[in-house]
Amino acid sequence: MAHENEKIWFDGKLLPAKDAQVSVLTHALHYGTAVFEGIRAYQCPDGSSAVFRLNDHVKRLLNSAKILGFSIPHSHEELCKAIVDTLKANKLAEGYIRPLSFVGAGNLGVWPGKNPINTIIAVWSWGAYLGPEALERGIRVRTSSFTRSNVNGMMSKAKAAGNYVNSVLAKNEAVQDGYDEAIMLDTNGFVSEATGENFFIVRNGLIKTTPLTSVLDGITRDSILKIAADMGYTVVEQLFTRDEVYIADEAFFSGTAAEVTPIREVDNRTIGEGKAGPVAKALQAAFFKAAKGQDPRYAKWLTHYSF
Ligand code: PPE
Repeated sequence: MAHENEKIWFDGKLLPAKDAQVSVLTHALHYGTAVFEGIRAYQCPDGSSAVFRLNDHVKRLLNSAKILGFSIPHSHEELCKAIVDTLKANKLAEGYIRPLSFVGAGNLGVWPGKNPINTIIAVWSWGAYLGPEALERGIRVRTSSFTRSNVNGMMSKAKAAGNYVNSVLAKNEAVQDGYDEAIMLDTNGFVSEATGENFFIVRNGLIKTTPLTSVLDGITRDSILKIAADMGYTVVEQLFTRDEVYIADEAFFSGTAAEVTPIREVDNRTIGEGKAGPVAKALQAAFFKAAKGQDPRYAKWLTHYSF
């Protein structure tokens, strides 16, 4: 989390975190009318830092607002610059970036009316999302009893705050039952995604991930699809069922926070050899190389900065 003495970008100004305040009557607090991004910056071996796929994240933020029916009063270029400025102001060489645009105070009641749209950008250090051992050893997950939201109910292409009530229900249930994360099924019973990650399986040499229908169009997912294809793997976007997961050779999650996290167990069934599988490990290593500026093929994904 951002600490009190850190700087938060708030509607165009860098403020001390303690001064970045909003009203308790903020519309988004009552109705979940906010859109956000999760972005990572990595320290590169050459001493510089790089934001991973900044343009794609900012584009998705603007699109999330479009889906919700509001418009963020800042341009793509302004938001990209603001993110880099916030990293520099906090002297953060590596960490997590959270832009959030939300319907502010004004009218209460469901209709957002002409309430202002506020935007903040916070940054902080964030290590491995699912614990320090997760990236190495793999994690234990369960299928959630909560269904991923209907595609005509919540808009899964919007990274909208309100969508995450569904994720919080599933995550709490998984953690209370002693698992690290939950896999959610769509309304037809096919595998969808996790509470904050896209999902992949590897079976008989084929890498499969769920199509975009009910899931967030993950930027790490897209990176993995490209990296895997460049490594010569066959990758398909195809619906699959939970029993296919049980008999997969490997399974893993992708996400900005989770990076590439191998899965060693699903619903108390061992996946493959019960440890991080070779394909997941190879993709994880290639992903980190790309994100840390060690693979020139993916240099276009990086926005370098230093302070
Ligand atoms: N699905 C969901 C539901 C999701 O929230 C994320 C990101 C993804 C897939 C992966 O998308 P991408 O980051 O573009 O590869 N989840 C973010 C929030 C995590 C949180 O706890 O907050 C993230 O990884 O930053």
